[in-house]
Amino acid sequence: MSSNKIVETFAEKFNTTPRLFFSPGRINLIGEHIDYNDGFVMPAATDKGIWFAVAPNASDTANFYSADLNEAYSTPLTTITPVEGWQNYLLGVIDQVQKRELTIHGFDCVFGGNVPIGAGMSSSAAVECGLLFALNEIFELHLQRTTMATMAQKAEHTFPGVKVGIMDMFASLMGKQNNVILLDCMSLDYKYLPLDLEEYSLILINTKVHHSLASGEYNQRRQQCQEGFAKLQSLLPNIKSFRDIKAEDVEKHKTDLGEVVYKRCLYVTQEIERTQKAAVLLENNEQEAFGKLMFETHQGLSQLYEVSCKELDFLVEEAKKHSSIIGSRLMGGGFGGCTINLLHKKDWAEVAKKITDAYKKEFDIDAEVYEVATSDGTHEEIGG
Ligand code: GAF
Repeated sequence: MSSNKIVETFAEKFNTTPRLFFSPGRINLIGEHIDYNDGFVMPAATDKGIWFAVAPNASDTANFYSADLNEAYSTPLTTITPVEGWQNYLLGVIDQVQKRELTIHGFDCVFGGNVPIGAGMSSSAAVECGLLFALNEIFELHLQRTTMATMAQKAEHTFPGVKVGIMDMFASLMGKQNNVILLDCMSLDYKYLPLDLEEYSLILINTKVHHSLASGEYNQRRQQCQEGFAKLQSLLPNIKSFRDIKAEDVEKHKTDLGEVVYKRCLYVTQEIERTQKAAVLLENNEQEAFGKLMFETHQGLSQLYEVSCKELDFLVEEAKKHSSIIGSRLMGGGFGGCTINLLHKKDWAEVAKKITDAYKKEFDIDAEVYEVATSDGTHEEIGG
C-alpha cells in the first residue's frame, strides 16, 4: 500500500482533501523484552510504516477505513468502548484523548501501509502513534511527542489489552533518520547514536509465521518478571530496579525463585548488561563485538526467556553458518516475525538467498528479506 493509494482511497470514500501523516514501524538492535523491566533499548524508526489520511467531518462520528483490509468502521465519539479486532488500536487512542479531557470532533480517516503485520516491527504502535499524532495536529491538542508515546502505550494496555513496554511507541514518535535511539526505559532519558555501520548493513528476514499465543505469553512474561523482581528485592539489599541486580545474584537465588522465574530474571539481568555494553561498542564502531552480543541475546531469548520458535531458531542457526553474518537474533516480541541480521554489505543478497532457500526447504515458506532503512519519527507528509 502506497501513500498515493491512501490519498486516492480517501478521495473516493469521503470526497474531501485530507492531511497525510506517516507513522513508522521500528527495528530494535538490541535490548529485547527489557523495556518493561527498567532496562535500556536501542530501537530506530524505519521507512516501513502506516500512512493516515485524516480530515475533520463536522460531525460527532469517527469514520475509519482500513485500506489494507478493505474494511470500514464508524463510531460516535460519545460511546468509545473496546471491541474485538483491529479497531481497538484506534479506539484505545481516542479513549486516551478523552481521558485527558482534550476536545476532538468527528473525523474521517483512511489508513494503510507497508509495514508487515505480525513481523515484530510494531505495526500496532505505528497505528496508535499515527492516529494520535494526526488528531494532535488536526485538533491542535498541543501534546508533546513523549506524552503521546505514553498515551499510545496506555491505549494498548487498556483496549487490545497487551501490557507492552514503551519502546515501540517511543521509537515510532521519536525516531531520527540514520540514528538509533538509546533509551533508558526507566527515566525515558534518551540519546541518538548515529547508525554508521561502515562495511556492514542490517537486514531483516521475516519468517512469515506469527504464533497466535503471543499476546497472552507476553503478559505472562511481564508478570513472571514482576514476581521475580519482588522476590529478589526482598532477598537483596538496596534494590530499586532490575538494573541493580547482577546475574550472579539471580543465580544465587535460583531455588527461591523457582526454575521458570529464575530463567526469566537471569535473562533480564544479562540483557540489561549486554545492552549497555552494546551501546559502547556501537559508539566505538566495534561491529564484530556488537554482533556477538546479538547472538547471545538470541540464545537468551530462546533458552531462558522462551519467546522464540523453531522458525526463528532455524534462521539464526543458518545465519551462523555464513561468516559474513556477524550477528543475528529474533527481533521484537517473538513467537514469529523477523530476525535482525548484521552482515557484510557486499554479499548480503547472496547470503540472504542461501538462508531463505534453506528455510523454504525446511518449512515450505517463502521468507521475506528487507534491507533496513531508518526514518524520522511520525510526521506530516507535506504536499503528500
Ligand atoms: C513488543 C512490545 F510492544 C515492546 O514493548 C517490547 O517489549 C518488545 O515486544 C520486546 O522487546 O514489541
